[in-house]
Amino acid sequence: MNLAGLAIGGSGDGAVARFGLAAGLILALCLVVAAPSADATTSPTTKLANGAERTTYTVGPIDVTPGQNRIAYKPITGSEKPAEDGWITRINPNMVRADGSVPLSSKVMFHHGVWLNLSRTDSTADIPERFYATGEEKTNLELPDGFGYRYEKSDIWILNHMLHNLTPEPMTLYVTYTIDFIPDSAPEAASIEPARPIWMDVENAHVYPVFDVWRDSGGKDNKFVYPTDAKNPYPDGVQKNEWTVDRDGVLLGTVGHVHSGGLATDLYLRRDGARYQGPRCNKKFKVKRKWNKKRKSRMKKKLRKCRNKMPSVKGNESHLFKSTVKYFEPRGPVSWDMAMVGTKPGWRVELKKGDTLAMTATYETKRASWPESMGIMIAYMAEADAKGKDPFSKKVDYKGVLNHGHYAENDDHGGKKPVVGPDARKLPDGLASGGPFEISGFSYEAGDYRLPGTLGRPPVIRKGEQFTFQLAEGDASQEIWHSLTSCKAPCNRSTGIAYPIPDGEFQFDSGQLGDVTPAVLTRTWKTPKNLPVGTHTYFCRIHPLMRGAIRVVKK
Ligand SMILES: [Cu+2]
Repeated sequence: MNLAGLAIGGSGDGAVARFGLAAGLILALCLVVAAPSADATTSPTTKLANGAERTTYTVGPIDVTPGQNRIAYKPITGSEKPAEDGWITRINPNMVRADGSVPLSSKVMFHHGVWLNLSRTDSTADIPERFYATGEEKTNLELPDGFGYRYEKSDIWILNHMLHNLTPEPMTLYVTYTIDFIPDSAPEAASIEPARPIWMDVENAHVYPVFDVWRDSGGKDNKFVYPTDAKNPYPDGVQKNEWTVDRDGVLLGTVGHVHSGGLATDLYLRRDGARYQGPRCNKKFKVKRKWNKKRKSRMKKKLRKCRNKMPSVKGNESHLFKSTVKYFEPRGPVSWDMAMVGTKPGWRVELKKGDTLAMTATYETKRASWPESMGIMIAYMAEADAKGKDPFSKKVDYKGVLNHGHYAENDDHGGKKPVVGPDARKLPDGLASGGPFEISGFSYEAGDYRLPGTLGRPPVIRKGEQFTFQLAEGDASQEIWHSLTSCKAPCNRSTGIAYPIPDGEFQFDSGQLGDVTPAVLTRTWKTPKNLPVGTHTYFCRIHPLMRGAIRVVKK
């Protein structure tokens, strides 16, 4: 998921943004009522054994413009959500074409979808309640038996979506979500306990909660942990990765979200005055030298068994869960062909008012840089009639369960033949100019592989000089943003979800050039002054079909 972004408005102006959004939404609803969409559909409902009804709702159509990678909002109207009050126990997302087929992730990505309930306030930020989110990895939410997210048919919902079109072709797509729903009219509804979403995010409440991970940053283990390994991650002093628990309760489960390159998210709990209260295994099961082999091994076994039940406590902080990433991607942690590991259904952790929940996100830093990364954990919490383990006396960070299997739409990894361009290192010099070059119509003005003649060859500057690239007015006005991101030469193989990646020998990344969030809000970018002598190949992270090269020669 880029589950994420979700937040509307910065941390300071959340309330204002919310009311502004609500006003706009009412207008939008009126429009929708006036002209109902002919395409709005729901699937036939299936009755499940536990009293729940399984229905797939379709939100759309959503017109996806060429090359778009923007955050947009769409009201979820009457026929796109349940018609009566009840409880949601499971949500399963997707993005489809009109005929129901799922497009390849190498063409369009469901970068994120965040379901917001405007009728309630979020638990961890002063914005509408974020009760479900998904990103490209299409994580399912499944609450443990007996718990549900309360749904009132009067609730006003809106979908924050970011559909990332990797191609210059327009598309018409739909977001779908399948929910298990126990209506109040079902007898089972009486025994459901309410669960509330707890949104944890290393950049919580940010309009676009991302951070950059650079190759070779972080520890010697080739891992970068955010915010721990970051320099000044929170300049305004707000520890965005933490939340102070506002009432007693029980955590019911959690699952993380990272981008390509991500390895895990971790959830911790701090409690004032708390300390390790678990078993003292080393004291209890001491192995003595004088014992014979058999006795030693028996005791070692007991020691191991005891240790496996020790909570992971350091000082007054307990580790609650590690949401790891399973990559189906054959090349490893370099694409969206992955699934997250969430907590098992029986996981329960006691929370006390005043506790601090904190989270971190871990990325690999050996293969490549990972610009615009995320670290999010969605948790659910119950308040009444649920018992949780005290994480200072009992181990809770057991291994979890894989959220889902491999998706067929991710089976286009790229990086194969045929090549889509020349090996720019072998080309003669192009223009003797550092620009400025205009990026327009999905093309870099000079050095773009697809341009003919001199323009298709790498333009040349002398060491110490800089190239300037700027996003043309036309692309900017259509919110078509591009980047120049270094990739390992020759960077000319077929495009897929795992190729190219930001793995250039000399690392640079322009960010998404553009003047509307989530672009970097600048249309002009200059190459680093210390760009070494040689030919540097690069690609566009938003439209990986776009490739180019620049060349630096000695003074
Ligand atoms: Cu682009």
